[in-house]
Amino acid sequence: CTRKKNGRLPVLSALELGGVKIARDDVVRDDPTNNVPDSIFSKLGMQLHKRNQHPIGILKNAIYEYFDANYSNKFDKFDDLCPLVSVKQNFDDVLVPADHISRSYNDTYYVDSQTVLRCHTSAHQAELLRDGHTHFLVTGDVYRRDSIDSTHYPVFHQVFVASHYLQPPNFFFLGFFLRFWSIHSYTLLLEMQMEGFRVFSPEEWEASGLDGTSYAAGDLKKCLEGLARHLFGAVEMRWIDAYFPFTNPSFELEIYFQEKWMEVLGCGVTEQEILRNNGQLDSVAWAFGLGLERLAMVLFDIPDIRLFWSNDERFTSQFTKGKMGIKFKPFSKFPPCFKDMSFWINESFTENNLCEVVRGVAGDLAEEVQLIDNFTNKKGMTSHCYRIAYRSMECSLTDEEINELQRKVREQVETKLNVELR
Ligand code: FA5
Ligand code: MG
Repeated sequence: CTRKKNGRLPVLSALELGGVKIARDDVVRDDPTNNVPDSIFSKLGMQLHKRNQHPIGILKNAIYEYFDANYSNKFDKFDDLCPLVSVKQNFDDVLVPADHISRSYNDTYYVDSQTVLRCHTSAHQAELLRDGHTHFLVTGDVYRRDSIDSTHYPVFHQVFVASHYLQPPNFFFLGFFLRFWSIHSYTLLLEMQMEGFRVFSPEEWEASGLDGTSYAAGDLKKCLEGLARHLFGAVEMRWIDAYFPFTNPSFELEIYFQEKWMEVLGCGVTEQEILRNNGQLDSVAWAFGLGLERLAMVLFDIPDIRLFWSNDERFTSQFTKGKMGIKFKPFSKFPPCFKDMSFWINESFTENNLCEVVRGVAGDLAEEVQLIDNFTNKKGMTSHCYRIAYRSMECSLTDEEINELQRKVREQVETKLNVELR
């Protein structure tokens, strides 16, 4: 990526990747392999996670603090890796199957057929392993074509964390050293730590009688429950069994918020194939990927994910560097306005495409897009009715403004999605 002197990615008018320059205008319009709209393009380089006064940056720093305070071995920290990655990094390297839905143009922003805006910070796992890192945090902006509501946004921030240990046989070997050659082995252990191996109580592992995978899964949960306590004190949460191509077993953590269970992170024990492919033999590892916005919403009482992008001083001035206890005071809640639209869908219709059209017209004024009716007639034609909620977080919208937005949405839904309005 092209970078400005201060190390930040500028708001780009052009991107450069591997020597190829992509100008903003080409990006959106002419390249059929490119589906990055202007609204997303303009978010590149904003790096909310590097702003110490912003809830996303404050939370990232609190997570760093937890790892610094609780682990004697150092976690390497990366928060400046380029969000433009290859299809290989984003998918192949973490074993995402060739036909997995997340690879589709419907779910992911492609800059060209081989380059995407990363859809998770796991995209950097393999290269960091190959570079010899065994404990690390990767924080960054990630991009997804997704639905529109208070907990989904097409750009958000993830922290990916991975921790690797030696398999038990090596541990036993180290334990042997420790017992009989204590001085020498102590130095050996310190050196191992410097190299990044987490040398923690092999006896504990041995005594548990667990295999590497079960041990790592237990350690992972301990780490995450500790992190939750560090951030929240007390909060209602639960573990859900999950599936990810890159971990087994896999879990998701949910937190109770605004009268619903909200998923905040995915995690699991890293597939051995990833470790083997990237030079980590005889080790076992866990990893997790956490959504910073969702956790920040709970921690700071922020009711809507769009607020993180607000430049309104009434939002930005409420947060202070290093302060986690702050509760956001809504400066006022303007009334939402609901508009319904019905149309006959075709085979290529998807909800993500509809949301992209709505975002393109209304931007952050679109609060929610919800399917409220769905039926198929005798001829086999299927009709969908969507309710769009428009609401500004900063002012009251007039009827004329909303009608104009809805008129444009209807027009573009018809022309871009090729559906028949009813
Ligand atoms: C992943 O992205 C996995 N890479 C996480 C992982 C890493 C699993 C390592 C195992 C090992 P998922 O798609 O569930 O998983 O996203 C992780 C988190 O990102 C979610 O729990 C949620 O907090 C957040 N998230 C996902 N989509 C959005 C969105 N549109 N807006 C805001 N946050 C989102
Ligand atoms: Mg998930």
